[in-house]
Amino acid sequence: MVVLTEPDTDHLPIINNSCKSPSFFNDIPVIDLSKPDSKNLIVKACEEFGFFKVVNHDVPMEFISKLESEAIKFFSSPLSEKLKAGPADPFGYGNKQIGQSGDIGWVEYILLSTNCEFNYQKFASVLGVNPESIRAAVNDYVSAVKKMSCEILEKLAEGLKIHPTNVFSKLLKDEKSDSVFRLNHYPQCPDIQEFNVKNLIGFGEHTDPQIISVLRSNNTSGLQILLKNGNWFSVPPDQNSFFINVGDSLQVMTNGRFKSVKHRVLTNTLKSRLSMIYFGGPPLSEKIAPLPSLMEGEESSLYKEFTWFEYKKSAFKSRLAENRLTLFEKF
Ligand code: GA4
Repeated sequence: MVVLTEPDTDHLPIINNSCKSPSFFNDIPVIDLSKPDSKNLIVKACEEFGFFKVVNHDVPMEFISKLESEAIKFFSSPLSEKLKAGPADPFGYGNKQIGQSGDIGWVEYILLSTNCEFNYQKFASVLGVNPESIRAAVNDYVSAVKKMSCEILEKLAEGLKIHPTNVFSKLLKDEKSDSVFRLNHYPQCPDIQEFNVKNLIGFGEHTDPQIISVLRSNNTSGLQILLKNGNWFSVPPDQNSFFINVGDSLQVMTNGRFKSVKHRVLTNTLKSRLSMIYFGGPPLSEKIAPLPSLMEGEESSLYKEFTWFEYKKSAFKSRLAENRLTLFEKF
């Protein structure tokens, strides 16, 4: 007999049951990176949605599968073992608690910095997890995804007719680039119908503070984006492609021409979801301001001057769902 244990949902956010389930968003712009017109399509997608899907990328499938299997090994370990690789303060293993301001979700994760040396020995005590092989898998994956992100950002600059075309990509390539990598595991939410709990939040609605975010997930749905018309749409999963988000910093650098997209993840009642996300950020000392070449005529900046350090400091104190840019708007 299968004994059902009620999921401990007491403190977790739940979406109103009376809401109609969001429909699948089947018109997501799909960018084929091998096509010459991709630069213009990227600009269009960033303007319309702040979100798009990338196919024909050069990230080796082997890197993706290797990292996925390392992640599965890690997340399948007993909780007591995983907790030894935590807390995520800010880097390490985290469980249900997101950030430092009290947000929670039905998720466990590993958060890593891509430039400062992460202490992989944190994983050494976890059964079946070899810190060296998880380190190698993260490094291979992150290097390949960073290369693709730079290619996308260069095409973006070309599409915007900005010279030189490395204005954005040089920030990610900088050895002091403050980029982050996260592995999220959303366990299948057991028999949720049974307990009359629907649409439990895996990761609450938010925008990403960085320049660009690159997400790859297994074939489990859950990701939703908020469109300009105010409706949430589910993103059909595609394990062979990448999904790209415009982050807050890119919104500022384009003086609001691109909008960072609000997104969230709902738990899945049938399957667990595993996602890997690279957040490409600038060096801490970098000034985040609209690019002069993008300002038309008398157009003035919508934002006060600030560095990535200042923005990040303020963002990390905020609640997940907050509009973090409001504090930095001029008007
Ligand atoms: C959202 C994007 C990245 O996952 C992240 C998140 C960070 C965290 O998990 O610690 C934050 C969130 C993210 C924005 C607001 C603050 C900070 C949780 C949170 C409540 C790693 C990031 O850079 O910002």
